[in-house]
Amino acid sequence: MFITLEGSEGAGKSTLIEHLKKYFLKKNIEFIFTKEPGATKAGLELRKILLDKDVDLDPVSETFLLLADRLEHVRKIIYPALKENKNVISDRYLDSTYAYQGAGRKMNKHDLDTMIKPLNFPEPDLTIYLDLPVEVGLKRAKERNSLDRFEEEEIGFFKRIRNSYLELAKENSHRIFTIDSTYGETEVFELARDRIEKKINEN
Ligand code: Z5A
Repeated sequence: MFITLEGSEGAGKSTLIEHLKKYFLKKNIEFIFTKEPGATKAGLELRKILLDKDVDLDPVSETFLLLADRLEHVRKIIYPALKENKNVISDRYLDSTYAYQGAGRKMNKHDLDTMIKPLNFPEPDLTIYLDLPVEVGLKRAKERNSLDRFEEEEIGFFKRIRNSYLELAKENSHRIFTIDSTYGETEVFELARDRIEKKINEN
């Protein structure tokens, strides 16, 4: 089973992952936890460029770097794991590209599709989207650490991203499950855990 986690800055994906790791370890259910960008050796190098505040990237170049990272990720980690019937949870995946590069960077959807579709990336079985008002997410991210190249963007960038995620959730209600991330950590974890377990039982 292939699960992805999505959300804007400070939405709580890393926090949720820590809870899920502990829970599934205790239950003896094997999950491979992975993330984008930067899950592979090449991906780590690409991640450094992508997050570097001193690197000015054209949105198309940024998208190509993210897709190169994803191709490495899918071919070297996700596909091999799924072939062995292992469960995979990825912190960010395809929806991030439509939200950040499509809405955030204002790239045309048709152009993005032309770049992405030929790569035949697998569709997740389930996507948990952590939804949070932009101001709350940015406050959390700022309190946590220094800002990277994306986090330094103006507020309109993040508002477009949130709206895009909400649209994606509507269009893909068969796989995207939205959680209000203003809830406490435990509540967010319990909602995600219940949805994942439901999906496991359906399969
Ligand atoms: N990117 C892209 O543009 N296009 C793409 O296709 C892909 C990625 C795949 C990767 O950043 C960047 O790449 C990302 C988009 C871009 N943009 N940025 N920046 P990253 O991997 O470094 O980080 P991130 O994915 O954006 O996640 P994050 O900023 O680290 O946030 P998070 O993992 O969702 O949040 P967190 O660290 O769990 O929580 C943030 C703080 O809030 C922390 O202090 C927690 O203790 C607190 N928290 C968490 N949950 C709660 C709740 N429920 N209540 C209260 N406080 C909470």
